[in-house]
Amino acid sequence: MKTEITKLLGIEYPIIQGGMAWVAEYHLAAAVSNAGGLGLIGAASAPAEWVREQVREAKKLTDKPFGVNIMLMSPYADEVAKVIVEENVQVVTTGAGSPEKYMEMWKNAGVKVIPVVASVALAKRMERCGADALVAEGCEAGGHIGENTTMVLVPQIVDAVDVPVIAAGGVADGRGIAAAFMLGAKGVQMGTHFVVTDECQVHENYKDKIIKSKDIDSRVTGRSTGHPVRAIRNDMTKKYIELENSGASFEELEQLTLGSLRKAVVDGDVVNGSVMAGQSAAMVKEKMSCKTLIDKLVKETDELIKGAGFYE
Ligand code: TUI
Repeated sequence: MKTEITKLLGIEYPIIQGGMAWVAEYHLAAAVSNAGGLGLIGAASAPAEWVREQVREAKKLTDKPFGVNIMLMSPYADEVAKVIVEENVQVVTTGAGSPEKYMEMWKNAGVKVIPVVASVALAKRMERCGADALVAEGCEAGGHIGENTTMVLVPQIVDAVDVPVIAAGGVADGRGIAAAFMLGAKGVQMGTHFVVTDECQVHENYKDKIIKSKDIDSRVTGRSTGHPVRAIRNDMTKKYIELENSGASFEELEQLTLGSLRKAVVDGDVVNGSVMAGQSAAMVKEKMSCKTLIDKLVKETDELIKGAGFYE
């Protein structure tokens, strides 16, 4: 499955694993890369030395390309940006902001830079300052999201830039990948389905919550604070949305979410913790290895559109 993205990154399939906070650590990233996709380590709000260690551990498990996702709201973003260069990381993706100030340093070091964007304006800005490709992430995605759906965001960004575009948000099977190609994308990024893979180290309760969730179980908290976050509904989202509707302060709301993702991922508290996942959680029915998942995705996509000119 060769596209501009596989050629740019030196990978077999244009399938990228999302750099999910607390979830995307080196076991998962290495397994995805070994299966022919691009694995990512999610730096989230972790200190730079944690990221350095993760990169070194991933290199012990794979000789294939992998990357690091930097969450730009992190207090450690500046230091993590330097670790990328120091540890010779081949690919960096960014989220929750603009990575403009790091671009020159990364480009000079030969790092491939792929900002995750949720708007046409940021996509254009990122192309101007040297992005090698872009992830266009629709609001079906889990975690911190923008306003537009994948269906409308991807074609607009494809029309607005010349660099290859990777579609994210709502993709969980070969139908989603085929659709992404038809919207003009040259690859996909998937998060939620990779959470339930054997190599993903999250608590089993987190995986079970995804497997059991249905179409109506997805919620967005934090629209009123300007930090919309998608997660699977539970006591936490219910309380949050009630507080939000009653006009609670930013501080009060922050208090409720502080450490809530860790609570779900590490402690397995899927009642009071934040179970971030995309709307595609409802389409995820089965746990499997990263290799089985990627092989299945490629087979499903081939059955729909192989030979139609979207990839070689
Ligand atoms: O970043 C993500 N998804 C994330 S980050 C994250 S960690 C977190 N945890 C709790 C609260 C908040 C974050 C969990 N999920 N996806 C990429 C993404 N980037 N989605 C939306 C954006 C975005 C939003 C606004 C990018 C840029 C932006 O504005 C920047 C500008 O300067 O215009």
